[in-house]
Amino acid sequence: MSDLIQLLTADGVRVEHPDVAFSPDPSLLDTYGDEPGVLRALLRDMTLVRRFDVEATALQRHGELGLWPSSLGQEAAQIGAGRALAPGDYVFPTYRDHGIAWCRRIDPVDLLGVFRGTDHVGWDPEEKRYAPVTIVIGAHTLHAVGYALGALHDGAVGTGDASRDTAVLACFGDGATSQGDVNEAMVFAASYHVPVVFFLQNNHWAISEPVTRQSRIPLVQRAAGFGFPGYRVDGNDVLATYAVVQRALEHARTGQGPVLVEAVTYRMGAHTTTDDPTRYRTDDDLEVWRRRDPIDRLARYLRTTGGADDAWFAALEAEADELGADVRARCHALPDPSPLVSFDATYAEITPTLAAQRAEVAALLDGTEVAR
Ligand SMILES: Cc1ncc(C[n+]2csc(CCOP(=O)(O)OP(=O)(O)O)c2C)c(N)n1
Repeated sequence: MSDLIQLLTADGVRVEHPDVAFSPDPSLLDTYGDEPGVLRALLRDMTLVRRFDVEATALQRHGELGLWPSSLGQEAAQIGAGRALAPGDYVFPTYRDHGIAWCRRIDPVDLLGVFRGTDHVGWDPEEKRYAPVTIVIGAHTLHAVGYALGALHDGAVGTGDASRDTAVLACFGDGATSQGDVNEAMVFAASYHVPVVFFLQNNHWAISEPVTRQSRIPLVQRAAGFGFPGYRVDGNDVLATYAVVQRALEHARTGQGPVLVEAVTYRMGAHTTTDDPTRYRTDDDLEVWRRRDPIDRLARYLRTTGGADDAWFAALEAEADELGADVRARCHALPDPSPLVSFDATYAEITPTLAAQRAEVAALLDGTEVAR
């Protein structure tokens, strides 16, 4: 299916789709009371993640981070997908998926350590069901398929027991679809019918390469070539993305095999803070996408339908300011790791040679031995 699925227009108007409806999980309705409550929660997520991202970009500019990959503009795709996950699902993310990490309840400051050079991961992947971010493009889609194959062999797919059944979300960008790894992952996933959702955020650029140069056809059509279903969704529409990813995860969890979801969105910022996008894209292009902003459209919908009033928006703004200040302060306070971490966090079991080397480094650090 290459038609774009949309449930909320860029003007903030709800529209119907013949096959897909926004139907929040009962757990979300329990937590947030009713549908407007769920929509406010989605808008809050997107707003806070954007504030975090803007703050992280500023921190890099102040020399506090080595690099930052901004998620500006991709909040609906990421919050829609992240909120559709069940607690037991497992995510294999890229370096840009800050919104999905937020939905996995990862402390945003923990995302900064990797880019500050103080941490390799920052969270317990098993506890959060969120793997370390992968910077090697597409490599983790193979890890995702391997994990999903493991879930299949463990009998954690299609049992009907919601607390046991597992789906895996493999995240990547349009550029990654040009990598061999991603294509191998898709062949393997199709062959072994594994419970993986390939979540492709088509943000139109692989650094300076436009998606139009990477593919002659809409990327979603590749799913048919591998032999599994594909959905193309408006990735700036959080309702549609939630609904489509929810359906795809359910498909995978219930043992019906892999699905590709192409979320059509736009990277509003630079590729990373080392990039200058004015070298390869026009202001006109940016303006078209600015008018499709994912946060503005849901805010407009909630305002016009009475789902949120001025006081609610003011409180959210204050909460975002507070988050920004907190992230700033805690980033500055991130501790420098001990060199011994390289020994303690790399190996499951340390060999006698490594133990001796560790002892030598420890003695150097506490001054009981002088470097030769
Ligand atoms: C295997 C590999 N090749 C090249 C790179 C350099 N590189 C970093 S990001 C990037 C573009 C990725 O584009 P896309 O998959 O669309 O993701 P986006 O950055 O747009 O989210 C490239 C080529 C890399 N990190 N890994």
